[in-house]
Amino acid sequence: MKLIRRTLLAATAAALLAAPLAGLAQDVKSRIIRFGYGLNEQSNQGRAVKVFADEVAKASNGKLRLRAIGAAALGSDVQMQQALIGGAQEMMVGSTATLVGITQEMALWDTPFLFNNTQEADAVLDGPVGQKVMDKLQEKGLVGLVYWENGFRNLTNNKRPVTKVEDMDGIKLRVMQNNVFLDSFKMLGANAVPLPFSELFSALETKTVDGQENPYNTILSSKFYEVQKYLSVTNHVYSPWIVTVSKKWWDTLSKDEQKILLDAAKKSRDFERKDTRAEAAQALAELRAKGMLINELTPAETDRMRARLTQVNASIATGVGQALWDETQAELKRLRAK
Ligand code: TF8
Repeated sequence: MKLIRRTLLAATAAALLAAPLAGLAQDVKSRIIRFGYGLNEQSNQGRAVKVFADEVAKASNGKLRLRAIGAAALGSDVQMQQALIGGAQEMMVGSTATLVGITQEMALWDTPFLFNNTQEADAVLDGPVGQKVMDKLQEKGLVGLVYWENGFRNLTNNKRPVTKVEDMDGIKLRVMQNNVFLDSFKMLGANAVPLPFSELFSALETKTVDGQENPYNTILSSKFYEVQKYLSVTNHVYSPWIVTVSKKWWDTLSKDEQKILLDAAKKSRDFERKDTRAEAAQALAELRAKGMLINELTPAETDRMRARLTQVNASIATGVGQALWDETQAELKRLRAK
């Protein structure tokens, strides 16, 4: 009898100890999270949203349920940002470039040729500079969790292969809804037109615009190869994506719930960057197989394009604040000296 009681007691104690580990004693309510994104389910963005959803479900014992809605079915990046600020939608992932109208500091990531490689991008985005920029969202009603990789952007169009800056002349080019992109491509001589991503495929198909620029992954997953002939490898800027939450809603969550979301977001980030890089490494060959004509720029022509494009740097520095600009440059210098 005594032995049984002791065994029972031990079992109860063990269960109590294990409970918090299993998430049972966590302060977590049943919630549905509407999570919107702009690309399709088969894209790198869609795959990472799925990983995030699974992580959140696992860590909350199924209490926090993500309703992932892709292909801009909840609206363009800009429309979803407004829905988050107003509290009509809980979460999204989208381009930092489309946030510049809300938080000027985000324009830092639009600086042409800011990063030389993905290691530099990871170090700066996940470091103090990236955090500072992300924290700026809070006063505007948004909470940033993590940066994902959209990637280095390359140019496609239907007019001609772009082998030098002058080839951009008069090309009607869709750009993101953001002044840095608008000014940058005007600087190159293109006829730049801002459009939401959700309208891009049909704008290319109907020849409303001649071209666009995005990472290889997106050119592939959004099937731009069906409506674009030339791809010029320019790598003119590195674009991050950012996972954001409605601050109105975030503030109603318990500490446990917030932690579950942040931890899952970090896991999704690590997955997303690996997955995106693996896909990007294969994408060019695939795009060529799909019939795109691909050309590279000579180092001399890349330098000329860089010289032209970096003329926007002074205005970016003014927009984001000279102190933040200097801190970023110092951080890059430090990374490059390693
Ligand atoms: C663009 C961006 C897109 C994002 C996406 C819809 O060209 O590169 O990838 O805005 O979240 O608009």
